[in-house]
Amino acid sequence: MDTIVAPITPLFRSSVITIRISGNRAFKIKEYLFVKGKPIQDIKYRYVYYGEFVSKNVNDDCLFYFFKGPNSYTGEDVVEISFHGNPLIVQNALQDIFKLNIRLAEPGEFTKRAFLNGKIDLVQAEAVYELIESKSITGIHASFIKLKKGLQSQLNKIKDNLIDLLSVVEAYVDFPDEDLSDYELQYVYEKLDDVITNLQFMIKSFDMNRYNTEGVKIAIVGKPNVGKSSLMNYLLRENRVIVSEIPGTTRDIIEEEIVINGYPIKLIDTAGIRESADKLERIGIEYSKKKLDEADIILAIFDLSDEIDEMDEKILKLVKDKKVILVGNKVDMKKIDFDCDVEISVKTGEGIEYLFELIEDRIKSIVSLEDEGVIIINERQKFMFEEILDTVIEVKSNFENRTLDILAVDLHYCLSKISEITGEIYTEDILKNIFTKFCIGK
Ligand SMILES: Nc1nc2c(ncn2[C@@H]2O[C@H](COP(=O)(O)OP(=O)(O)OP(=O)(O)O)[C@@H](O)[C@H]2O)c(=O)[nH]1
Ligand SMILES: [Mg+2]
Repeated sequence: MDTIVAPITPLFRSSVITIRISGNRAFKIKEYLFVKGKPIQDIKYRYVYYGEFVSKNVNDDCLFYFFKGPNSYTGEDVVEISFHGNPLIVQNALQDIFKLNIRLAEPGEFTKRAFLNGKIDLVQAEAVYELIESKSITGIHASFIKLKKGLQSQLNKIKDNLIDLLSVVEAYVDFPDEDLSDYELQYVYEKLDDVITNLQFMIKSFDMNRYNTEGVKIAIVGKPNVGKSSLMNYLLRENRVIVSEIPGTTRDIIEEEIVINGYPIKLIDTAGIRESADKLERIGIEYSKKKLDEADIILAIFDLSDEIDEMDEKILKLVKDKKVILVGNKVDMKKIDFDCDVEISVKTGEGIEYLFELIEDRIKSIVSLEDEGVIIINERQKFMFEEILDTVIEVKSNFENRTLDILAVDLHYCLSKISEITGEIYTEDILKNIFTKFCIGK
């Protein structure tokens, strides 16, 4: 395999920029490294040295350390060198390093090698990416657990059950005239149910993944002019959205990200919902209804300075079975009593603190893990788990009337999918999909 090099810190002016070299030619870099003016010879692995990097184009102080494979991130010989943080120094150093027959690493190539050299499995490699991309502390925590433990214990539970099932089925394949005894059938069904429960549990954890990467979606809905955009601006602490006394001001969907209590939130302002509207506004209203369906939490706004009319009633019906907070706005001009969760005035700020508390509570109830030890799966993994689940459900429903050799094939298929999840079986395409998302140097 080629020896590769890349900066592992961002390449812009900063206090230091570090590069990593990995592969069997990595130690060739000794040619450019000096300690106390002398070429370095015997180097202790995993010791930090202060010295100089001297090549054709560069002369700089640096810190460096060597790892002897397989005891390194990639499993190969690795050297890391920290230069003064000027990108020009590092770009020139790289040019000289290329002359040692060392090439620039592709995105994710270090982690890919760690996978190929058996340092981590595919689930852990993906966890490295998720850890860096995570937008919340819960997400970081969850990715870190996955990086440390992988999915092995969960997958082994499923795998063991599938293997048990397969052994029962295969024992009968050679005796097609014999039927499974009641006892064996019972055993098979129990195992299948176990597998189904485990799979469903894993698949459910995927939603958490969305909260951690995309954020919890909060949509602000209501009639025109009730103060949706005003509230949006208030929560964003800036005048992001146009506010006016003219009903129908907002016609497009406006989405902004904020962080509440460490959780990433996608805040969505929508067009006021009403019936008599021109074509453009009607399109906006359709969007609003769609956003209402996609939202994890809905803030339904009502105007306390006005009548509750038919349209309000309709909106109440639309949000009835959803995670909704009913907000009465304009309490500073309150004319009516309306049974809502919180009364606020965006104008005076009254009640907004309590609204924040309610929002925080709802977020917590959505994102908190039922079980702290749950490992959250990503989209690729979810897709595979779903395929396994579908197959297992089919196996169960067909158990009595399907021939045993077909069931054996199905069970083998499930086992092979599990191996794909961890990367025991992989194709170049799978690896490409995973690692091209990484940044250079990871
Ligand atoms: N008195 C008072 N006026 C408010 C309050 N909140 C908003 N308003 C006013 O109500 C009007 C409508 O506010 P918007 O935020 O544009 O309402 P909207 O719900 O986004 O309206 P559309 O975009 O048309 O659907 C503006 O004139 C605001 O200044 C409040 O708490 N008290
Ligand atoms: Mg608006």
